Amino acid sequence: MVYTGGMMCKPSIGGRRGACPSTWIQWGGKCYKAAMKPLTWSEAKDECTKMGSVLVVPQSQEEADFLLLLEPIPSEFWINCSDLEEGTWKCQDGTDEVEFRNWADKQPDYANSNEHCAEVWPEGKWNDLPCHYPRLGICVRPAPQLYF
Ligand SMILES: [Ca+2]
Repeated sequence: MVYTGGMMCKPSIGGRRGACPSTWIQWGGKCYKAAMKPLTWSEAKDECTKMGSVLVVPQSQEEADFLLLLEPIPSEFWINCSDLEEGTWKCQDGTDEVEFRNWADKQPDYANSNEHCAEVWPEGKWNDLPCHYPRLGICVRPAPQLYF
């Protein structure tokens, strides 16, 4: 293992910088970046939008496993799923609906009738929780097709 300057070298997570902007990690055809501080669900969405990206929705267990290895390591993180509109759970990758669901046992449980946003737990399972809780968000954007 060769260190080329500390934080730039992250072979352990199986990602690569490749065509992604610096500080973004590539996995599959997408670039990912974890927010540096906990935010509410709406703030996390806005933060991703500001960076030209969207709040992530894992679309497989494998993708969730990868996300849980990003730094800063998110013990839990927001995903772009809520039932704030229409009272039914909607998950969106940008504007595309995502059908994949990975709820933990007995979730979503609408605890105290106040849980309308979704997070991923350390094992990759989903939980609903109040939207104003502080959590890290992970942003995602398509990987550029060209190196430049
Ligand atoms: Ca819950």
